[in-house]
Amino acid sequence: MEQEALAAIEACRNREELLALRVTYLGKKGSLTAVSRGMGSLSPEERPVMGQLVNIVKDKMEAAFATKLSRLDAALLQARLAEEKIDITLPGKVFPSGSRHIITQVREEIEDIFLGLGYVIAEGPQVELDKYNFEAMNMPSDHPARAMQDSFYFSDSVLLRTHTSPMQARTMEKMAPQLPVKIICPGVVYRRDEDATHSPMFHQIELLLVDKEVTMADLKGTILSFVRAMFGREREIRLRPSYFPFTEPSAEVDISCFVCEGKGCSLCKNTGWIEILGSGMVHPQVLKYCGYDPAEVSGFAAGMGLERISMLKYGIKDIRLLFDNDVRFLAQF
Ligand code: 2U9
Repeated sequence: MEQEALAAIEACRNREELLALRVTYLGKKGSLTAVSRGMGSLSPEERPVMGQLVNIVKDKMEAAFATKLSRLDAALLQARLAEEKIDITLPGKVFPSGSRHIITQVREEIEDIFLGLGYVIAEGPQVELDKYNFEAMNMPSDHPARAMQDSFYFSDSVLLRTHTSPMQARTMEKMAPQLPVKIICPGVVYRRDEDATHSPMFHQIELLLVDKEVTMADLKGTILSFVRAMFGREREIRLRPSYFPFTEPSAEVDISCFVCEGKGCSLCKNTGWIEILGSGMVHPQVLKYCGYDPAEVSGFAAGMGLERISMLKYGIKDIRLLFDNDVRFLAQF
């Protein structure tokens, strides 16, 4: 039986034949198993002799099956390798991956610039108290500037913030009388305003520096550094007198047009200048309200709309594209 089995194993041409053959000899009803079962009819002297013999034959068969199986598998692999051709120059499968929203990208770019200048990021609630949103910002209840921001109220004293300034007020109140206060406040703000370039919800970043002997020169130098980092080393800035209730004096900041380099084009409406942010020296009333002595300290502040900066930088004509979240638009950035 041993010789017959070893010859049959050797003659197998594939895995299936080999596995079937294994059942024929070593399966429950296999020939060798039958010999093993039949040992009951042997005499007590013959039984151990036969038992040993069966085990030896079984070990040999198992070894032969294992060797043959690995040889068949190796041959199969060789055959497949010889036949199979993989074209490694074919394009791979493309897995679409998302990206950060353009407003997020622009926010982080601005944050990085100011972090580099030593500012700290301060974030706070979107649902604000009238006290921080208006009172602290030198806009008492009868102030006409409130109407311009005409806001979303929850009650007489609670509203969706109309700027991120209440966060500066909160930070100053907490820190007073420590110096310097050197923060940027990014975040969502809400106003009653809506057209191609205004949205009732938009994003701002405001900056605030309060210290001893801070002057308008610091304001100008800081903004020039920022503008050159953001819009190019060749940019110049121009300050125009303006008015905000929370700064005195106040100035709008224009940058030299980065499309026409000041010669005049449609972006700058032939003026050579583009308005990008508002700024000013923190109003003494605001310093006082937030716990600092205006006779001892001074500060500057500035604010910009992230949508406006993004639209300028990437030539986006309609603010609503930034909120539609159409992938065909978003994927361009
Ligand atoms: C404190 C004191 C003063 C923040 C300032 C502006 C000027 C400004 C606008 C830019 C475009 C708002 O997003 S926008 O519509 N902002 O012009 N913001 S100064 O002044 C502060 C802030 C906090 C304690």
